[in-house]
Amino acid sequence: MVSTSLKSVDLKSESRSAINTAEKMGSRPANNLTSLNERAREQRTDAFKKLLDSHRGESQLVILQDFPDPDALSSAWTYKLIAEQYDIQCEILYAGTLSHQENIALVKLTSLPIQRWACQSPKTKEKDLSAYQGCVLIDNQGTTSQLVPILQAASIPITVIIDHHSLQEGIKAEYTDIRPNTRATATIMTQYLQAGLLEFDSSVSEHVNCATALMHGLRSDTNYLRQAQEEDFLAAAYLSRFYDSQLLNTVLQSSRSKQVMDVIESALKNRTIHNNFMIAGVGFLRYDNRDAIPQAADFLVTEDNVHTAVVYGIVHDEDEDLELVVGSLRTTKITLDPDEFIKEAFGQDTQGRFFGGGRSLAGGFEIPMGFLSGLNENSDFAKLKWSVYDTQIKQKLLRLVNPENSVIPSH
Ligand SMILES: [Mn+2]
Repeated sequence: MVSTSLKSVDLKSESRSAINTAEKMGSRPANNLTSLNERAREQRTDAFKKLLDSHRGESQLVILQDFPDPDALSSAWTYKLIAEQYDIQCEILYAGTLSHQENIALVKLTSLPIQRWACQSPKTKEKDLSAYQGCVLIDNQGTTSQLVPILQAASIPITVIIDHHSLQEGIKAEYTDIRPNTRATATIMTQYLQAGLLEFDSSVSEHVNCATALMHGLRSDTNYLRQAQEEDFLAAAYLSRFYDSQLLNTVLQSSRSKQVMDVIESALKNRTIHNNFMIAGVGFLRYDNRDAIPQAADFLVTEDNVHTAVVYGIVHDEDEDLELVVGSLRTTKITLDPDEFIKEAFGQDTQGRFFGGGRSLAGGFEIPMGFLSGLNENSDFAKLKWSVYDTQIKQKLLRLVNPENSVIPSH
């Protein structure tokens, strides 16, 4: 039994020291770049194996963002399967909704093992959290899940973070693998499979289904491979040995609901374009239809002459009587950093938490409406409220997009 104490793996400094060593030895760095990456990858794999080994016998909670996407779902499942090799039992949790019909189809068709723990439900409150020795954040860094503060209050340590969003401050884990330049967490998880953490077997249906989910996750975070890089293609090539292409087709063929179509319709009607930047407010939405916002942004960014689209609406969560402005950004402009852009546009709340963030080519934000939440049966009030938020969001965005002309004129 190996007993190790592990620090977080800082790959940047590992690579740096490897570069220094290479330089001292007088070798040409360009020639060493590949072996350098390989060495860094080996070190990372070893560290990950040691970490899993030192947590044998544990029960862990794998936490996804409140509205999990295919990349998060498939990556969490892969972590669970890898962890089982080390006698670690995982439960994969999310607090919000699975609202995109493609995600619902993915979960149903592959029997993807996830559970919803709604924060306000008595069931969640009664859970005995002492049964879990650690939690794991996959495809997020804790800033997009309502469950993380609850787990932190219960003093459950964060054992692992694996993500590709820009580095968010504030959360530390025993093992951290954050790669903002990688397009999909599914690519990172596939690399761990290839490194030997778990050997997929095409006669095991769970492995075939998980490989199919990873292929879907990888494709959807790379805009169907259109923005994929070498490492994504290599990961996809590996998955192609195991995945079920017919199953993936069935997942992708799930059609859009009428509600999503309606949201896209209002996004189209309300859109305005400033310097190739499209902005569209869609008004009030039910919580279950929240995922229509990123779908509308995906659609809007395809218009000729547009490189970036932001779609937002007011989402009402009837269960918890909460109201939020929810927005999504999609861009095809590689020089635009969605994380930086959203943080700059909307800033932070009173506790210093940013209202949103992002990864390469996509971002999102959520602004709680606090005191102004609810009572929308008064339609004059609802209209007024929408108009205030709509104007303010436009002003905040235009300040960055079109600095000379950022104040919306009153009519
Ligand atoms: Mn992702």
